[in-house]
Amino acid sequence: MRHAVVSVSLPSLRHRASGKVREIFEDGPNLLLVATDRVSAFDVVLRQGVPGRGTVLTRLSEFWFGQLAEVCPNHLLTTDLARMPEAVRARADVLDGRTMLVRRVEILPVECVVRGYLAGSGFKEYRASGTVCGVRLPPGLRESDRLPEPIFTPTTKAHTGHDEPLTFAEVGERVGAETARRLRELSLSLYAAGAAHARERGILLADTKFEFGLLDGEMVLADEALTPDSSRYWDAARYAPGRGQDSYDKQILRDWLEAQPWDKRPPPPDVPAAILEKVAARYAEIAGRLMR
Ligand code: Q0N
Repeated sequence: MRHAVVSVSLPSLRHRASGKVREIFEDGPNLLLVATDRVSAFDVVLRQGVPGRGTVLTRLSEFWFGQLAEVCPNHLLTTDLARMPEAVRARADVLDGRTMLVRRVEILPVECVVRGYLAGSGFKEYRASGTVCGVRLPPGLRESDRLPEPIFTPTTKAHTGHDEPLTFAEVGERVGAETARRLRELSLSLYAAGAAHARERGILLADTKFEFGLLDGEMVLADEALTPDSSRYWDAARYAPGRGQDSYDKQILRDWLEAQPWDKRPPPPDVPAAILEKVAARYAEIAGRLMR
C-alpha cells in the first residue's frame, strides 16, 4: 500500500507556518506551500493520512488557478520541482506533486466566503433569523436548497478558534470600501465560474472560501482555490434538499468515525488502512471528474 506523507522536514529552508494540512516554507522572495496527506474530521487532525490526498489537492488548486486565471490573476508560479530550490528537488520522492512555489503577497485580512446553497452555519442562521451573515433570504428555503443567487458572506481570519462573520461595512473598514467591493465582485465571479464547471461534471460546490492578496497594488488570488478543503463538495447524483448532504470527499471517513466510540476530542481513533484507501480513491474520483 502507498504510504501517506504526514510530516515534511526541510531543515535548510525557513519554516514559516503549519496548517492542519499544509506547511509553508520561505524561498527568497517566494513561498513554498507543501500539501501533506494529513486529513481532519470533526475538526481533529487524524494520526493517519490519506495516501495521495496532498497531491490531489495540489493538482486541483493548480487546475482551478488555470481555469480561473481569466477572472483573476493568482499567486502560483509553478508546481515543477525543477524550478524549485535544491533542498526541494533532493526530496522529490515526497515533495513531487504536492508543492507549489507561490509569489509572496500581502494577504488581506478577510476570508472571502461565497455560498451557493444553504448549508452549515448558513442554514442555522437562516432558520433562526431568515438571514445568512446578515443577508436577508426569501422565506421557505430548506436545508441544502440552492440559493436564488450566490451570496458573499465574508468572515474574519481567526488564528485560533472559529472565524466570525463580517458585515460588508466591516470588510470596508478593514481593507477600504473600494477593495471590499472588488473582493465581493471577484469572489462571486470566481465561484460562478467554478460552480458552473463543476456542475457540468456532476459536482456541486455548495460554498467556498477564497483568500486574496495584494502584489504591487494588484489583487491576486492566493492560498488554495476551490479544493475540497476550501469548499463544500457534494455529489450532484445524491443531492436531495431538505436534509444535510454527505460530504463528497470526507463522508466515508466521517461514517467510519461516527461508528466508533469516540467523543470527537483528541486523540482520535486509529483509522484502518482499508478506510484510508477508500477515501484516497474518492479523492482520485473527484479529481478525475473535475479535470476532464
Ligand atoms: C500566506 N497564509 C494563510 C497554508 C495556507 N502567497 C502568500 N503570500 C504571503 N502569505 C501567504 C501566501 C499564501 N498562500 C497565507 N499564510 C501565509 C493560509 N495558510 C494556512 C495554512 O496552510
